[in-house]
Amino acid sequence: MSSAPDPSGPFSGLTRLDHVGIACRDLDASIAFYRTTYGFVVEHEEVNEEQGVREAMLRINGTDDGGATYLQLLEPTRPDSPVAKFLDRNGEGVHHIAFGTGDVAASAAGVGERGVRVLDKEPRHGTLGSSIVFLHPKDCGGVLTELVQAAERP
Ligand code: MC0
Repeated sequence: MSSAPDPSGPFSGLTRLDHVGIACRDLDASIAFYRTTYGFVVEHEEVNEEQGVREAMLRINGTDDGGATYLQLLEPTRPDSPVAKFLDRNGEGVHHIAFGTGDVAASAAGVGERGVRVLDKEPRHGTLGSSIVFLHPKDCGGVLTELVQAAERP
């Protein structure tokens, strides 16, 4: 049996919008904006040194597949990081979108077979204990795209 994806059916295993990543210069000011304007509150904050970001996750709603939908606010921790470069070039705004999946490696392979460059050979550590890969924005209509497998629930 061929392992080629069926072009007429779902092959990527993507099930939801996991988060929208927003680049900001001042994480605390950005958190305050989303709290006072919309009432969204921070569920989780962490520093990811590999990615060069300090980040906050603001939960919008839960889903039934083990994940949820978030806004992810991203402040760079160093000037050579992807988010710092993005801010220099574009200013604050939407940096990437992220789709949820139950199997990030399989989803990345499926999307990669369609000719999209997968930027991470192996899934990396993402926020809230997730596993993540990025897809090249130039192959995704100008949108930096992330695939996310949520951490196992305890
Ligand atoms: C860069 N480009 C983008 C973009 N960043 N286009 C749309 N959205 C973005 N966010 C475009 C540039 O405008 C440029 O276009 C071209 O891509 C090359 O950009 P560059 O910055 O000069 O070049 P590279 O190759 O050094 O970097 C781009 C690349 C990189 C996307 C490969 O930023 C990357 O690997 N990003 C993935 C990791 C990441 O972003 N981490 C931060 C979030 P022109 O037309 O001028 O050629 S970490 C995160 O989100 C975590 C922790 C989590 O979710 O849990």
